[in-house]
Amino acid sequence: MKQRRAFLKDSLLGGIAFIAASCGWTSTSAEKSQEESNLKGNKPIVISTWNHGEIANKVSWQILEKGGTALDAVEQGVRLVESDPTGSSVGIGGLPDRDGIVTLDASIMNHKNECGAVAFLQNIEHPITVARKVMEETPHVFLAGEGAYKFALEQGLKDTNLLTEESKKAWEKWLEEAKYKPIINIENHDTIGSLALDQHGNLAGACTTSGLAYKMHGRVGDSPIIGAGLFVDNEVGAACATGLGEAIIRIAGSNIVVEMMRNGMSPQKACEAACQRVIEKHQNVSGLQVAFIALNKKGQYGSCSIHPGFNLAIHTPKQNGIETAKHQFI
Ligand code: SD4
Repeated sequence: MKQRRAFLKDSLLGGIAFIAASCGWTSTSAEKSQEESNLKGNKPIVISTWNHGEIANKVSWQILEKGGTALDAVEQGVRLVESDPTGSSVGIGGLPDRDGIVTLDASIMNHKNECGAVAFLQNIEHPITVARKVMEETPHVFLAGEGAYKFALEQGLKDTNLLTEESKKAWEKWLEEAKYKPIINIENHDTIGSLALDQHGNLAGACTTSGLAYKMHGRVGDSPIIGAGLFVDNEVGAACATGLGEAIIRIAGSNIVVEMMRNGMSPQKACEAACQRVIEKHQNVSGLQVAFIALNKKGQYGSCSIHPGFNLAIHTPKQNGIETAKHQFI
């Protein structure tokens, strides 16, 4: 967490980030800059969740600006975060489940409504690439557990220990009390979700996570579930989610955002509406964080979380930095 804070601070000092907190329904400078750039639309564009979205976007942008595909851009961008041992919610260094085992969920979707996903995958550094291989090399959409692992090896991915010393120590400390209580905006919510629109006008999305820290062994979240953690419809737009997966699955969150956009909402309003739906469907959201990011066919984007503290990274021809999302519940 310290490292993420330090990263954010460095980004600010380096002048590459612009952060403006937005609160409730008032219009802030972040919203105004979003509205202005959204008026024109953006192409190409990549947007990604959380601070580590910025390093993912950097890789994606190198692909997009050369005319590469949105699909390659999102896959390659999130792979970098999967390999980063300091990220405690994705790939290597991801915090384990309550049995001390790191299990991974990921999904990917292209502009042809083709998609691939893996869940409960162990010992593979790049679940997003396995998800892509499921999409491209099998007649299926979703592989889980041992079958997904075997398939990954067959596809040339290597068995890799994902539990770092730091994550192991954190888990051992957690075991002392073994209380499962997700903490908003801290250790439990750092899934990387990435959405891109390429120069050819095609959308794609990727989402990858080690899920909630200290979850029950076998638990699968929203991230690999098409329509919950991720959804792309090339005629309309794309959305992905982060936060408490159970709440996102209950409302088919990313699908809702895309359907709202289909019905004419801006990406911003669609993310707000999806957060509102989570709030309406849960009696008490005081301990529940969920956030959405969305991108439409014109390259307009939006984001919203239930509680403060969610941010996203945006890279367009004119803009490169981090924004704090609007939140809906205080
Ligand atoms: C999950 N949605 O497994 C994921 C967790 C997450 O940022 O988003 N972390 O429920």
